[in-house]
Amino acid sequence: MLRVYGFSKVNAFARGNTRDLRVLWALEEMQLPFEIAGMDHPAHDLSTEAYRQLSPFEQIPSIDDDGVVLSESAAILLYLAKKSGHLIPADRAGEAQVMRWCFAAMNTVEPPLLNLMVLNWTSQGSCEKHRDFLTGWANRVLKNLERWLADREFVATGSFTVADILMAHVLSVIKDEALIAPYARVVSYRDRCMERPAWKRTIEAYCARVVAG
Ligand SMILES: N[C@@H](CCC(=O)N[C@@H](CS)C(=O)NCC(=O)O)C(=O)O
Repeated sequence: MLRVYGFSKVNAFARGNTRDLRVLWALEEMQLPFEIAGMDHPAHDLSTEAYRQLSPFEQIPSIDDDGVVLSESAAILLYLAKKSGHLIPADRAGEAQVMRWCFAAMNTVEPPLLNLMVLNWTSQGSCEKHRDFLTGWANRVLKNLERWLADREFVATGSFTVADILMAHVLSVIKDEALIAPYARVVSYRDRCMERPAWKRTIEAYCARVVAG
């Protein structure tokens, strides 16, 4: 049985935004059976030798699929898509586009957004120079994504794929709507993805199960 390691308890700020949601959303879309191993972050469940065997950086998510052990949300989603034949095209060219946009979500779009979020958590004083730099970086990425989405419903192919789960989830960390509002196509793309019934079921089940602490 596929076992997904996700949070059972996590700090209140992170609850509802954690990356195990990407895996849970994909599994809900694919309708694959799985069990959850709930991990208590404040109790240091991730910082054990046993868990490091699954996830070398002591992070969520990871999976153990009858001995296939993976961490890294993008790697897990690509594995599940290939395994199930869902949310990825069967042809090599289509698959390559999905891989390209999974990497773009993780390596190009997530870094400035995540850095801005971390600055907001940790900054003391104005940090204006740092904030201006990160805001400029985020805007450059969002502007180019806006251009890419001009005639596209989904980011990698004509249909919803695992790349959209990653990209929409990355965009959903933007809590400052003023940052994303100028990019109307990015906003409607994010909303189109997050309005999917599978996402709604996923976040509802997560909120019922995962405790803040
Ligand atoms: N690149 C990893 C990042 C995973 C990650 O940052 N996970 C966070 C939760 S969303 C985590 O486990 N943080 C706990 C910690 O680092 O102590 C992925 O995409 O899976």
